[in-house]
Amino acid sequence: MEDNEVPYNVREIEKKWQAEWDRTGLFKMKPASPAKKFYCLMMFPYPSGELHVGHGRNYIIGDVVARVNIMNGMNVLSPMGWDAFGLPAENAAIANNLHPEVWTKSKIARIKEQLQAWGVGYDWDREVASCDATYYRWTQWMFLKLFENGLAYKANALANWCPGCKTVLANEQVVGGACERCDTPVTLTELEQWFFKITSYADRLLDDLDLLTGWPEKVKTMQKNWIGRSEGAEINFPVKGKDFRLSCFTTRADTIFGATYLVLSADHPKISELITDACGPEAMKFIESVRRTSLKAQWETEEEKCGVPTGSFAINPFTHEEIPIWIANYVLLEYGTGAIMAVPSHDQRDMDFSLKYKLPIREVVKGRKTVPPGAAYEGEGVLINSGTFSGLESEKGREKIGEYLECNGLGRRTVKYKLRDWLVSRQRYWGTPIPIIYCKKCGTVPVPESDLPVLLPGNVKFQPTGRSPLAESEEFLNTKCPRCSGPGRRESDTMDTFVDSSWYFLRFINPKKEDGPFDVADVNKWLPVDQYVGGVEHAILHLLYSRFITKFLNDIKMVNFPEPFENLFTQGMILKDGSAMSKSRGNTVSPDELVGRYGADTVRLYTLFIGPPEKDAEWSERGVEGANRFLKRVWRLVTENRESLPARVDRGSLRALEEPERVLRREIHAAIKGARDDLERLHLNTVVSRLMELVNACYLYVQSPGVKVTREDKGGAVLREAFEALLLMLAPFSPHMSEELWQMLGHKQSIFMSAWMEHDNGALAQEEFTLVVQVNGKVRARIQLPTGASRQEVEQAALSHPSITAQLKSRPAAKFIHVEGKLLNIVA
Ligand code: ANZ
Ligand code: ZN
Repeated sequence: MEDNEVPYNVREIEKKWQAEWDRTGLFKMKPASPAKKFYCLMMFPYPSGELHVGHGRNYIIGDVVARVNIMNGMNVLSPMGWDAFGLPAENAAIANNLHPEVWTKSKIARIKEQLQAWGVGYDWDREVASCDATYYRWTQWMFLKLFENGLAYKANALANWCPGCKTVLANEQVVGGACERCDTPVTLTELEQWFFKITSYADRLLDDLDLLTGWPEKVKTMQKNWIGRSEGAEINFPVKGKDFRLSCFTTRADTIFGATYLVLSADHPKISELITDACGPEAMKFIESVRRTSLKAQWETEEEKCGVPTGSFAINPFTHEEIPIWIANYVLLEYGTGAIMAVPSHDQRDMDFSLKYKLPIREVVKGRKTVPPGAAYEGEGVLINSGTFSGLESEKGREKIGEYLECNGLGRRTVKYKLRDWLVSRQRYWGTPIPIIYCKKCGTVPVPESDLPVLLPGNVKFQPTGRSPLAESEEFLNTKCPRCSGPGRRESDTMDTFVDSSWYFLRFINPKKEDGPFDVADVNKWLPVDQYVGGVEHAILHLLYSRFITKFLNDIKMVNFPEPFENLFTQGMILKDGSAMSKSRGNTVSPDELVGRYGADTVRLYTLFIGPPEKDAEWSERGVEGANRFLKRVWRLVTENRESLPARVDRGSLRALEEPERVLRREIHAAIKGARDDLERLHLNTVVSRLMELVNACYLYVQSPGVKVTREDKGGAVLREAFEALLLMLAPFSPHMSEELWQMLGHKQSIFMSAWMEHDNGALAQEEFTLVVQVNGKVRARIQLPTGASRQEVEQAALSHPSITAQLKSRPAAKFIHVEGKLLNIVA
């Protein structure tokens, strides 16, 4: 038999089939096809460097989904493009004196090569790059539509500022509170910037999470927390000796009697009016130090709580006590009203702060549990020390105090969100120019749609000067006002790259359309995306922004669906030496060398076998070798036996089989059935395990004594069935080898033109038998059991059957009489 083995020439085979898929257009979406559509989408990459095997997971999983659906006869759309604007390109330009476009285009070419070498198939006719004017023209159009609908506005906002580089920094450029380039501590500066009003969609973005039954719960939870809807109240505290009140947002109005001081954010607008002469110097020093920590650090790190008194006092409108007003770093200006009523006994942050600065603590909620000293009781309970509200359950108390506030003009019930409006301005060059013109006479004027695109100028100085690079180009800036034709100046900020990626999945439908961003009817036919695959690092922003833009387009009747992605799969990370693979850590593994040495089929198979795809997994070279050994086993098995197989199998002839053939058939059909279920839930690693078991079963079969594999014998027919099933299931995982072997088995058409086999229940059922269960000789039950079930399994199955349990209630089983494969008599 060994003589028949054909050498496994990986490189040749992989090249051959990649060219063949290209030639036949396997991955082309067929616009006129009557078949059901399937939109398979993988998050498009940011072309900042080469791909490592960790990135591969995303594309390989997506490719399996696409290929399986092609095999199922669906009209599959699986496109790819480039999230091509952004900071790394611009930094490379500054560092190497290379134009960002040149840098970006070279990275795109490189990544495309890598994807192709992996055998990942796309409809490349639909490729888009967000940095092309043919694309960003429509990103600008989105901006104009939002502006027209009152959803894009300009306002002052804080930005990270590096005093060393004299430039605004994106959050990603702030590392540990310092500038990533020059290590100078970053401060905050105020700039006029553009925002999208995503907050007016907050409730819908929250409520519609319920529609997303095909999303992982954890992603929905992350979105929910990010939106952060809180029901509460604003309570107005009069300030002693002043004619204004301080409004505080609280979710626990029931604790108002325990509010023993107020705390304001360092940037609260009333601060200067509240700081007394005595407290002035220290307070100013404190405010300065808070400002020096960047925006990001304030939001993300659990900093030590510090504060200073303002010297002013407020009146608690319920207790009428004078309570001190403090400034502290744990109150954020961006949330609620930027001022809180501190209730140390029921809020841990306030408790920590009170203990540190010796501020009064008063208990007003009695819980069912007692808490240790120094801990706040944050739960619900019964109100105490709360005047006429004492004795109420805290929830009831919240309601009553809310009503009281509103009736007496002391405040109101309200809802707050953590979600902020989307700051889209970037003081950067390599991005989509914001299509706005400023005119002395007409003010802020949107560029007319017919004047789009506002082209990004090619020759601009990149060296940081403290202003947007576009503000340095007089040629770009100076223009005519579209309204009065007088002199106008263009907006010099560019858009956040998340704007580019918030609608790319729509552009893939009509990537070359010139008179609109997409065709409405086509998009309504192809969307929502049937399966979206991507990294969990995008679980919040990218997905939220895409959902927002989709809802907006839905409102302006450009799309007829409320959500863009029906099913979402977030793959886990590939780790090396215990941490996520990343260029900055220097622990990446390049696919190029591995694909060169073992072939794409091996790298793909290992990537899919490494573990449950939604979980993180450690990369191991030994695992790659294992996958390669397995594929070589498949290769040898099929090539050695292929000439002894009949050209075709008739299932009908495989019904009444003897022992070794029957066992192999059972293995075949159990594998098909199991793999299909696994695939539906994207349990791809277990599909691979089943294929491995099937290959073992095939070897066991051909090596059994007495087995005859010939064209005429049933052995040949069963083995052919086994090979075909195996290759069909292996095809999405290791497509090149599967195609080659499929062809060797005599098939003229691509394996992807054939559907997975249906499992044969007959083949599975043969392996079951009916056990008759008697109690004291009387038949009480019939149970289906797998052939070969052990004595213990048989007894257990009988004892857990309801009619048997009923029989044995009053008289326990004393003895079992077992006739294997037929009968169990229980003597009670
Ligand atoms: C009094 C109080 C008593 C509070 C109590 C809690 C427990 P969520 O659920 O996240 O919305 N808070 C309000 N604005 C804040 C800001 N700008 N920065 C920091 N903290 C702020 O939390 C709302 C609660 O967080 C509010 O309710 C307020 O503290 C605090 F026993 O007010 B609470
Ligand atoms: Zn004008």
